[in-house]
Amino acid sequence: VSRMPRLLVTGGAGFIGSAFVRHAVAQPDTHVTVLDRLTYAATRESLADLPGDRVELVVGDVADPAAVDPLVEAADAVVHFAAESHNDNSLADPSPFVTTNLVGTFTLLESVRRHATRYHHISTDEVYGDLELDDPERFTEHTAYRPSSPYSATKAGSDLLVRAWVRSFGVEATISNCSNNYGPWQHVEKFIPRQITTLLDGGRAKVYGTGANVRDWIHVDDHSSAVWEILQRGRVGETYLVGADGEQDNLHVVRMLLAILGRDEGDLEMVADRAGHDLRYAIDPTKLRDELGWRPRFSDLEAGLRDTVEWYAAHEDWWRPAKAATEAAYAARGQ
Ligand code: NAD
Ligand code: TDX
Repeated sequence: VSRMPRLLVTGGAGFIGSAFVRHAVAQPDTHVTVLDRLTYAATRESLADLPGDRVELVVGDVADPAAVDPLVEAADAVVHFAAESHNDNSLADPSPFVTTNLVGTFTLLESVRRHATRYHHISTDEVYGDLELDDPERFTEHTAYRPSSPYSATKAGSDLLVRAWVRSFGVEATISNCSNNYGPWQHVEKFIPRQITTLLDGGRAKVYGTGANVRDWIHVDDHSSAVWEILQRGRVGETYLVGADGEQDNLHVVRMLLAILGRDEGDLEMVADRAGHDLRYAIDPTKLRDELGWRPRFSDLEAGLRDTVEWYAAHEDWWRPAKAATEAAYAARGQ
């Protein structure tokens, strides 16, 4: 039985937040209130099948104390997923990243401080900057912060606010920094859904730069199970890194998708690189495994990609409305 029956999940209508809501509602006696502003990235459909007496959606902004405070007061714990999440958007216009990621986190922290509410903060491995391709070290809880993009700088700043609120005000918080997620309901602007939907439309995959950049892929349901364990059994004040030993370079991922979709291995084009493009991310998840006994369930990236391709093929009604505008924005930047 959950130790925290009433959860407030911010950003619970987004890609990862909605996966976590499904995971939480599958546990006995858990009630979830989602606070989500329903930006372009939200997907109401991802919550549609969940029982109405267990999940409630409140439309509002995490940077608005009047929206946040009564919901925090009514909750046993807060899990904060809401964010502007896409690096390329943060290069085009950093402004909403500062408001949502920094002011939003500040607003929640002030509220959990007021009500002495348990808080879990969702963050990313991008706060650590990037690694060389041949660096034998991976990111750990002790790696220094060195963010590269406006997105990762605002995530880094929000993590540091959490740490300060723990130390200065005794807020009962934990932080998790996860690697790149893939799976159902991910917006078509992101790498894997963009390639899958472009290939389904008969187009060629679009690879930034040389395709040598490495990301450490984890299935979104494994991220959810890790967050659940940290919420239940994590030590307050601690940071946990979440990863599933899934390092692959982008070109390799594109080639796997081409093979799964029965396309020629040359059906790709190199497009303009991302400014400041991080070379490699890699997570050492030892602390999470040893301390909390967490293990990923999806260790085979190719099998996970196969399922994800099938899911996008079956959910064209959901992604189609966002596809043309997303591609138009990329095309305008030569990507
Ligand atoms: P997403 O963009 O798919 O979803 C974000 C959700 O937050 C959307 O539903 C959106 O409507 C909501 N939101 C945005 N601004 C808001 C505001 N001001 N008030 C209330 N709601 C707002 O993002 P995602 O990929 O699901 O990422 C979720 C979290 O996980 C983020 O904090 C992100 O930094 C972190 N993260 C993501 C990844 C990844 O690979 N996608 C990896 C590690 C960490
Ligand atoms: O069309 C593309 N072609 C391409 O080569 C796109 C959209 C991306 N890329 C590259 C850039 C990256 O090297 O693929 C890699 C993954 O790109 P994104 O999906 O944009 O993810 P990334 O920038 O790595 O950030 C993601 O993981 C960490 C999430 O979007 C963040 O929210 C999370 O913090």
